[in-house]
Amino acid sequence: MKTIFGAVLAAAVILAVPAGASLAADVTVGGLTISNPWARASTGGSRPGVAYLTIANKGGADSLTGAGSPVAGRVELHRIVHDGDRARMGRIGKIRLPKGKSVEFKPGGLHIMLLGLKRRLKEGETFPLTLYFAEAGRVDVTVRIMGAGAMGDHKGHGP
Ligand SMILES: [Cu+2]
Repeated sequence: MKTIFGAVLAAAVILAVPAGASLAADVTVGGLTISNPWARASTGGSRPGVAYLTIANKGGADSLTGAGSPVAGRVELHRIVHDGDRARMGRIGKIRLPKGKSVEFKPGGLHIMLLGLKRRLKEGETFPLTLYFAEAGRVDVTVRIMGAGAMGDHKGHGP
């Protein structure tokens, strides 16, 4: 019994290493590689959170159709639309991922909006985000929380 327990414990320790090490690592599923998922620390109140990442597609054409996370009531895919001098955000149902291309979510462009935050996003912590692809299916990534002012601003992006 002791031996079995020891073996189980050893397996758990071995499993824990890659899980911890993969926090900042890229996630590759088929031809898709999701890299550098990050979010801004939340400033409190009812302001939504925002997350960014890059998706490189070396396989067949696919599209990102949605996302979800236990830290938010609802997760939406958004883009910034320039309307004359004004920039406003718009929700997109799906984002096409052409074969051989990279799609970058970044401040001032495509972003993942975390509405109805259930907990504060604290700098230095991480949270899980699930991406839903038309072809690749469901892919889980770990988002690293950066400073509240990291790389630009997200003003005007209310729910
Ligand atoms: Cu937005």
